[in-house]
Amino acid sequence: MTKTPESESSYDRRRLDQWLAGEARADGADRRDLLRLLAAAGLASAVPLGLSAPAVSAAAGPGIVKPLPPERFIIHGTNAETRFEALAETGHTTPVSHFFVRNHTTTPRVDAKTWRLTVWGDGLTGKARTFSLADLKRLPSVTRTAFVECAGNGRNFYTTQQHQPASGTAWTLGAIGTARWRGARLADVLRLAGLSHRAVDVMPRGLDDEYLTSTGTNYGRVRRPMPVSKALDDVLLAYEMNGAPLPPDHGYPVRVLAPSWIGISSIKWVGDIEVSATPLYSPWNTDLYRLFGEAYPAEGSAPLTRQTLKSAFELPWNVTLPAHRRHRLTGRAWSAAGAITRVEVSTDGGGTWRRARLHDPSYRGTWTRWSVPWTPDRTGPAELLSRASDSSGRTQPETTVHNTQGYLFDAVVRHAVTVAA
Ligand SMILES: Nc1nc2c(c(=O)[nH]1)N[C@H]1C(S)=C(S)[C@@H](COP(=O)(O)O)O[C@H]1N2
Ligand SMILES: [Mo]
Repeated sequence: MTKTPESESSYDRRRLDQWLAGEARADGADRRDLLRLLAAAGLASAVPLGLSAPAVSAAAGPGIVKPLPPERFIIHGTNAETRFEALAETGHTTPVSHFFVRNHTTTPRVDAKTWRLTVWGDGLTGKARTFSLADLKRLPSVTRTAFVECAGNGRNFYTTQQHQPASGTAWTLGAIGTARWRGARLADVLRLAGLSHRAVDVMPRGLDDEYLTSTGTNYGRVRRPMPVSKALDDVLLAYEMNGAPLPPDHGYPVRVLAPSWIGISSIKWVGDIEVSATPLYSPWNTDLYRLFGEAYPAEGSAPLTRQTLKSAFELPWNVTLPAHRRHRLTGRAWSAAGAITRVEVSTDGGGTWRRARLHDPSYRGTWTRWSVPWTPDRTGPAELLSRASDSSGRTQPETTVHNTQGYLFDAVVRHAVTVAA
């Protein structure tokens, strides 16, 4: 991020004022505008707007294409959380077979041959431009290891540790995965499309189905604006994950990858990107992905940007461990603000702490594996705690200030185990 916190919040303030004054584009209108614009440019037939179809019709599953064996995944509605203990059998990067899936609806099947990315809007100097997959692959490619983590990762601990319920998917800590992404720079594509100096916002939109809330409101296609500063900084249009084409569930053929930002910024199955000279709004930066609650202003916090700091044990919940044996406790720690500098572990519920060994060189926006030996001598229930610190000077706190939608949980998690004779 190149902006200071002050400029980001005043920028956001201005966007919010425009929104409240009705100056922003209303929900739903943008799609009509797009169609009109594309028709004018003679492009309508090239844009697969109506293309998404449910991936799974017969099976009443979560609408995810890849296998979701119960030893690796916990199903939450249309989403699949990775069991953290299953990561123990993986390396630094998370194979597709273990990578969590967060879908608002179902995985669409997109044909890469007819797929086009349309870049359009009044933040361009000229007409809309379309790009095929081959066009993107002809651009210089960037390979980058980064996690994608849902803003709601850890949400369940607001309830279980802090007794403060929060709405949304009850993720424990497995709504994260780290992969090696390869793709074109969004900055290059925007410049080729004729980015105007007046552009302020960039809004990628997915080709998956429109999202209906539980109360029946149609939020339209999944989309969320980001400031041009982020779009030009380090965002990729990724077409490879861990050295292979993106799998269907993770955005085939192309997804946005916004390193260190909350998962919703990394739009999968991207079909078009609006570039705007005025701030853009979607439900994903107004109702959703802001902090609401007692500690926050009535209109909510600024839209969330970066992820936070966390750590987790690669152990099943309530696992039984034999006493008087040396165990190697392993886990991972990650931060969106800097490198992981230290992980401390407590095996006595937070009374005493020891430093864990770190196993990976650490970078902002990736995770680091860690380990610590433990020989329990007392039988019965125990709580294992891990506490990470990063190079920005932060350490995981004991509690996280509550917000109604349970985003950005970063407190130390008390991992329950049982020591048996
Ligand atoms: N088009 C589209 N993009 C999307 C989503 C979605 O439902 N549709 N979910 C978002 C959310 S909330 C998260 S956390 C990440 C999850 O990425 P993954 O499923 O590849 O793990 O994708 C984001 N991109
Ligand atoms: Mo998410």
